[in-house]
Formats: sequence, C-alpha cells, structure tokens
Amino acid sequence: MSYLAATDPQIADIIEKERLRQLNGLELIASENLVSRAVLEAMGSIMTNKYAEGYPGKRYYGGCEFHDMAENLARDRLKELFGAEHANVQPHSGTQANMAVYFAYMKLGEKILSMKLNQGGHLSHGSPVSFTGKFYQVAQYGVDEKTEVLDYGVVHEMARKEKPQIIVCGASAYPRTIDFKAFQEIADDVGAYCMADIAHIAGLVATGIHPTSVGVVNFTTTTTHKTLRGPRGGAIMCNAEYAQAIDKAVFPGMQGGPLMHTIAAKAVCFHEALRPSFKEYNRQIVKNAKVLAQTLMDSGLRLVSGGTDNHLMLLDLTSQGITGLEAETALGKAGITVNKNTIPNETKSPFVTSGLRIGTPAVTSRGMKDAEMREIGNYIATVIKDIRNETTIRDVRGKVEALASRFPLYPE
Ligand code: DSN
Repeated sequence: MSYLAATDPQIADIIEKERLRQLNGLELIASENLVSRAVLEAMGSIMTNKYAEGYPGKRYYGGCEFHDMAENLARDRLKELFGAEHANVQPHSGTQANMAVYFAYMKLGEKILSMKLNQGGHLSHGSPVSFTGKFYQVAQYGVDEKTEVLDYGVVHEMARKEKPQIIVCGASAYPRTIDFKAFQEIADDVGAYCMADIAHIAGLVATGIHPTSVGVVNFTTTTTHKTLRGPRGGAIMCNAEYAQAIDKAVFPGMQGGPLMHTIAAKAVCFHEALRPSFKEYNRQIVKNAKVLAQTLMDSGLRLVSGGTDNHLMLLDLTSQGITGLEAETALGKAGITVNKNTIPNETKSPFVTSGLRIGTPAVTSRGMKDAEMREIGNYIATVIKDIRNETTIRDVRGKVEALASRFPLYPE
C-alpha cells in the first residue's frame, strides 16, 4: 500500500489499524469472511476504471470487450457452481438482488410473505423500515414457539390466507436447515412465486452441504461475501424462462453501471469455489460451528433450537441475566467480534437484544479447527459468566491474541 500511504496517509493509517484489528482478534460475525489474495487483487484492479452499462455483447459504452469476457466468465462459473440455467452477477448487494426479483415479479402494493426479522429474516424481506415494507404489503411467519424451528404447516396456512405474490424463504439468523422444496410446494399451491435468499448459506449450498434452492424455487438470490468467500456483492439465479425479466429489473430497472472490478472478483471467487478444497472448507465451517455450539452448551449456555446445522448459532442470554449488547461489548474488549441479535420471542429492542449471533466462516478461513473452536467456546463462556470483571476480560484478550497470532490472515 505504498502509493496509498504516500497519497493519503490518514486513510492508509486507518486501513493498517483495521488490518491489525482483524489480525489480532477473532472474527465471529456469521455474515463476514476473509477473501483470498486473488479476490483482493481483482477488486483492487483497473477494472474499476470502466463503465459497462448493459450486458455482455450489448453494452451502452465502447471498449467493453474485456469486461464482456470477465462478466461472461463470472456468469458461466456461477451457473456451473450451482447448476443454474441463468445467472445475473450485477447486483451490488443482496438487498439489490432481492429488489430486482420484487421489481420483476410484483406490482407495488402486492404482498410478500416472509420470515420475521426478529426471528431470523432480513430487512429486505419486508421490514417497515426498508423499501420492501413501504412498497409492498407484508405478512410474516416466525419459528415455532417451542422448537424454535420453522413449521411448514403454519407457513402453508398463512400462505393460503394471505395470498402473497412472492413467498420469501432464507434467513440471516436461522441455525437450522431450510426445506426449499417445501416452500416452493406451498407457493405452487397458492399460485405464488418463491424466492430463496441463500446469502448466508451460499457456500454450503454450492458444495451440497445444505440442500439447494437452485432449480427448486423460482428465484435464488445471494450475496457473494459470506460463506462463498468472495467480494461484497450480490447475484441472482433462476431458470431460463425468468432470465429476461430478471436482467431487465437489474439493469436498467434499478442499477446503472455494474461494478466491474467486483464482477471480476466474483469470477475469481466462483473459480475458487469450484475447487474440491472449497467443499472441504465448507464442511469444516459446519464442523467448527457444531464443536463451538457444543462447547457453549457444555458450559451451561442455551442455544436457540438447541444447536446448529449450518455456519451459525444463536446464543440466548436470558438466563444469564445480561443483554446481547452487554455481551457484544465485553467480548469486543476481549478481541472477539460478534453481533447482538434478537431471538425468538424477543422482549428487548434490536439495539439491546437478548441474544448473540456467532458464526464460524472467517475463523475457518484462517485455518482454525475443532481444537481452536473449543478454546474459543471456553473464552466466550468465561467472559459471559464474569462479564463485569475487567481482569477476566483482559486475561481472555491475552489468550485470544495468542491464538490469533498462530493463524495469520494471509500466510506467506
Ligand atoms: N447484514 C447481513 C447479516 O449480517 O446477516 C445480512 O445482510
């Protein structure tokens, strides 16, 4: 970063501080990850210099021949990775991908049926503070009060009653397997479309560790930066019959120029995800989550739904008499980054919460395995059980730094 340091030492210094934060701490935010050097290079490349509005072979700017090659590679690799008939790699984010599906297949004022935000859904699935809650009517399902998992019978009943145009499945804070086939069958029964937002579990789906939604539901949306381990961005997959409407909804419907440096980096990410080692990596993410979950439960902490099937878990702090905010803050001081999260039957505000969301993709990218997960689980439990003791927090911080130092972000 020598050019940056010479041109803008302030920003260079901020980036260096952030590098040290990532290096010396443990990143357990379920939606974050660590990209490869190859992805970083593509993102920081001269591909950012160009406008390429339109699609390969049909652009509104000259000089796009290499951008066409990059976007075609990204689309083809994504199709191969998920077995999709059609792929659009231009959405700037997961929310943009979802927006394109809504714009393509719903009129303003029609209805979405989706999962409640405070039970695991996402802002862009119908929250009143998102465009989705302002442009569309919204009906929402949650998890079963006792089991804390989805009840497809209840979703089916709601779908019959609410008659939505699109049923949205997929979640940001749901630790269990999602039955995409069941969602599409419900949609078919009530004459609705079905959209699966697989942003969190995309890597698991790509490697067959979680059942796929692609070719099963009408539209699959995703981000590329969570378990897929690519640059920040979005993508949409669907059958060929929906391709034209989806592409038109993305551009010119809701975006202008695509971020071509990001699309080049997405192509690199999909190439990496097609390697056999990516399956091993995703298997380890899930194994790590299971070991971490078991360690937390063995230390007397409660997990929503009693465990995890994927890359994340939700810790219910109610019986500890502390909030998610307090736990997030104390763990942050100990060098462990997590986020406070609402839990089913939440009684507190989203800024306080009764839960913590914990995920393993980023620490797995650093090469950590079962033994390290047990260490991390014990550190988390130690802080949570002695949350007001600064000496305990300092002691755990020392151990966290020692552990992190054994697993560099980018081994030479
Ligand atoms: N904000 C992301 C997450 O943390 O789950 C989803 O967009």
